[in-house]
Amino acid sequence: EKWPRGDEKAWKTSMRGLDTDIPSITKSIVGHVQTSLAQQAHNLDDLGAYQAAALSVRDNLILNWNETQMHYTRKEPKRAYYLSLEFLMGRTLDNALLNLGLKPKYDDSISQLGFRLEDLLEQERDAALGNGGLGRLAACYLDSSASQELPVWGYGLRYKYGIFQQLIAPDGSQLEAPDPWLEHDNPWELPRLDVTYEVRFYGHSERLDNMKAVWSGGQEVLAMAYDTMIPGYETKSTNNLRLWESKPKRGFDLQSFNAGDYERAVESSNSAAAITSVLYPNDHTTFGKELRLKQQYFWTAASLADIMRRFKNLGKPISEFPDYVAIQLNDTHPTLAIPELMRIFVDEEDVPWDAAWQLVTNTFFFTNHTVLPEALEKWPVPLMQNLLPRHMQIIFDITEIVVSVVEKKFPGDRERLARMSLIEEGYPQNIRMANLACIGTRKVNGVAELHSELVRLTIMKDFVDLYGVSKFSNVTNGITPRRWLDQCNPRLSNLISETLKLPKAVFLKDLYKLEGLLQFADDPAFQKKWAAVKQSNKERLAQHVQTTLGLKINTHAMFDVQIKRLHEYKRQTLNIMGVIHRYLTLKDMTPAERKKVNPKVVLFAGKAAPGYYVAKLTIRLIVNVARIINADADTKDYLQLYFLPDYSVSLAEVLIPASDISQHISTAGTEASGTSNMKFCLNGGLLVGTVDGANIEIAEEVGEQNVFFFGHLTPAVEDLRYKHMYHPVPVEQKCPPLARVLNEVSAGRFGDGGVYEPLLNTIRQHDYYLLTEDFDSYIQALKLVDEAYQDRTEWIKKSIRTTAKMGKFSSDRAIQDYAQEYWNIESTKPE
Ligand code: CR6
Repeated sequence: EKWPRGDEKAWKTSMRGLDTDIPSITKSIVGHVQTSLAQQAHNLDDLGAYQAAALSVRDNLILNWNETQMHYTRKEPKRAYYLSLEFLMGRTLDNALLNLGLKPKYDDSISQLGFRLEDLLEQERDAALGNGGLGRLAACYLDSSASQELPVWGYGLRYKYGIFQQLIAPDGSQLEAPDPWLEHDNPWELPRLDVTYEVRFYGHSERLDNMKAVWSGGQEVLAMAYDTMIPGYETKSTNNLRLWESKPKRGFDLQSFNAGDYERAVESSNSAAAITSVLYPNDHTTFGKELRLKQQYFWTAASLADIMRRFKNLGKPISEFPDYVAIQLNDTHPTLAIPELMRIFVDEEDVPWDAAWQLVTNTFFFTNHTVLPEALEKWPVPLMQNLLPRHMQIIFDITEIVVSVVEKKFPGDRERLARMSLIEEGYPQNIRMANLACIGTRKVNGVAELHSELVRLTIMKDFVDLYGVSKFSNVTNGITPRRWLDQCNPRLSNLISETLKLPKAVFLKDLYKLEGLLQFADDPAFQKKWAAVKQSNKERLAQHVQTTLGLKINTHAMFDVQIKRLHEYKRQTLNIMGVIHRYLTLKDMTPAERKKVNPKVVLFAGKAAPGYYVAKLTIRLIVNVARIINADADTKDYLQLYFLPDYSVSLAEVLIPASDISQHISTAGTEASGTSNMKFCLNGGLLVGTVDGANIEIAEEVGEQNVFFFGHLTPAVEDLRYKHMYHPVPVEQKCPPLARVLNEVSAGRFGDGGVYEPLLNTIRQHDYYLLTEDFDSYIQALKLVDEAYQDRTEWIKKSIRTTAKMGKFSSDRAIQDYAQEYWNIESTKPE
C-alpha cells in the first residue's frame, strides 16, 4: 500500500490511539465540554455533561469502527446485511460503556467532575425506531453480530420521529405526541454527506428485448447515509447500522416534472423529506398507504445500491455476488429488494433474466414474524404500477416463473395456482408480498418452533408442497444478555459472577454458563441474596414510578407485569378482567379472610396503534379500573393496579428485573415468539402463559413445573372459533364469573358506563380470541401462582432454576444459527 498524500510520518505520528486511563478520559470529557459543546465548567448541567461524556465515548467507538471497516475492506469476507424497517435501539451510552469495558473508569472520571453517571445516563433519549418485538429483535441481533465478530451491517431508515410518545388523557385514554428524539444533537450517528444515492419514483418503463427495460422520468429523491456504530462486547469489532434519510435532489422540483405533474410535485405528503419523517406506528396491520410503500422502496433501493457499490469495488464477476453477499429480509417490509435486485442485474448489469433470478434467489433469506392474516402485506397493483412501473413489470414476470413451475408440478390445479400467485384477484388486484418473499429467497424461517410449524402448515403450505420442507425452517428468537442482564440488572449479574466465581464476560458471552447456578438453588445463603436482589429491583422500580408519576407502589407485594403492544390477540383484556375478578372476590371477603390473601401489584405498560379503537379502549379501561381499585380502602393493601404510560426500551429495563411474575397470555397459535418472556426469565421472573410461541421452548428448558401454563392449545383454537361462529353460547352460560365482570363494567362500576360496550361486545359476540374459553383456567393458573408464592423458598428456587436454564435464549445462539445455516459467513476481526 502506498501512502496517498503528504508526509507519511506526519500522519502516522499524529494518529490518535485509545488512552483509556482515568486522567485521559477526564481530559477527553473536559475537552469536549470546551470545544465540541463550547460550554463552561461552571454552568454545565447534566445534559451537557451527558453530551460531553457521550462524545468522548464516541471517539473510542469511531476508532474501533474505522479499524473494523478497514479490516473488512482488506480481508473481503462474505458479508451479511440485515434489512429492517425497525431498529428499536433504546439508549446507547450505557451499552457502549459496557461493551467497551470502560464503565468503571467513566464512572470514576465523571464523579471526579462532580456528576453521577446514573444521572447522565437518564439524560439520553431512547432511539425508538420500532414498534415492538420485531424492532428490538433487530437491535439484539446487531449486538450479537458485533460481539461475535461477524461482518454484518444493518440497513434501515432514519426516521425524524420514532414511535409516538404516549400520554394518558384525564379520561384515561391514550393520546399520541410526536417523538422528537433528534431534538438535541444525536452523538451516536455520523452523517455521511458523501454517501448518497438517487432513488426514482413514478415515471414510465419501456420494455426492450431480452426482458430488459428502461425506466425513466418521474421524480428522483436523494438518500443520504447516517452511520451508527455498533460495538461488540469485549472486542474491537464495531459494526455499522446505516440509516437512510431522504432529501430533495437539488433542482428536481424545477426539472423532473412536466406541467401536468406540478400539483403532485408540491404536495407536502409527496415531498422528498416526508419519506423518512415518521415511523408508521402500526403493529400487525397494514394500511396500503402510498407513503409507506415509498419508504419501503426508498430504503431497499438505497441499501441495494450501496451493497452493489461495495461488491463492485471487489472487482469480482457478478456471478459471484451470492458468494460475497447475503441479505436477510426482516419480515416482508423489504420484499421490494427482490424485484429491485432483478432490475439492477437485468437492466443495469446486462445479466440474462434466468441467470439474474438464480443470483437473486441465492442472495436473499426471509424471516416471517406472524401468521395473523391482517398482518400479511398486500399492495394494490394500481398503486405499484403508478409508483414503481418497472417493478410492477418485474413482479408480473416473476409471476410467470411461479405459473410455470406450479403448472409443471401440479398440472391443471387452478385453485392451487390462484393461491400461490403473486397477484390476488379482486378489485383492485393485490400483490402478495409474502408469496414474493418466499419464492425470491433461498430459505424462509419462523421465529419459534411452534410458529415455524404454523408457517409450514398455514401461510406457506402450498410452497412447502412445491419446494419441499427443507426450505422452511426455524430460528428461535433470542435476546442479548449484555443489555438484558448485565445492563438492566447489574446486581444480579454481580451476584451471578461472584457465586459462579466467573468474570461476567464468561457468562455474558456464553449464556449456557448460567447452568452453574443450579447447584446453588438449594443453598439458603444464596437464596437470600437472590431474593435481596429482586427486592432491591422492586424498590428501584418503585422509586422510578414515584419520581416520574408521583405514585406509591407497595414493594412488599408480588409484582405481576404485562408489558407489550396493546393487541386483542395478546389479551390484555383477559388480564384486566382477571384483575377485576380478583377485586370483586376481595370485596366479597371479610377483613379476616383478606389477611390471608397474597398482596399483589399489577403493572401494565404498552402502546396501542393510534387507529386501533378496541386496543385504546382497553387502555382506558385499565386506567379507570386502577383509579377505583387503588382508592378502595378495603382492598388497597392487597391489590394495586398501575398503567405506566409511554412504554419504552428504557422503561422495560427497569420493569423487567423487578417482576416476580409476568403475563404472556396470547390465544394459542397467535404470538409468533415473544421475546420479553425470555427477558423476564433471564432476570428470575416466572411466567404465567399460554402454550404459545417461545413460552413452549422456555418451559422445555426450565421444566414445566416452573411455568404456569393455562388455556386451550393451538389445535383446538380453530374448532372453538367455528363453534363460536355457528353455535354461540351466551357468556352468562359459558363463564358466569366472566359474565359478572363484564356486567360490572357495563353498569359503570369503573365509571363511563357505556363507553366500554364495543370492547365488551368483542367478548360477548364472536369472542375471536377466546377469552370465554380460557378465563376459568386463567383464574385457576393465577391461583396456583398465589399459592406457589406463599412458599417463598420454593418460589426462589424456581426463580434461580429459571435463570439458570436461559442459555438457549441468547441472541448469540440465534445469530450463530443464521450465520452458519443461512448466510454462510464467518467471524473475522481486526488485529
Ligand atoms: N409483534 C411477533 O408478534 C415476535 C416478534 C419478533 C412480532 C412476536 O411474537 O417475538 O415479531 N411480529 O420475531 C411482527 O412484528 C410482525 C412482533 O414483534
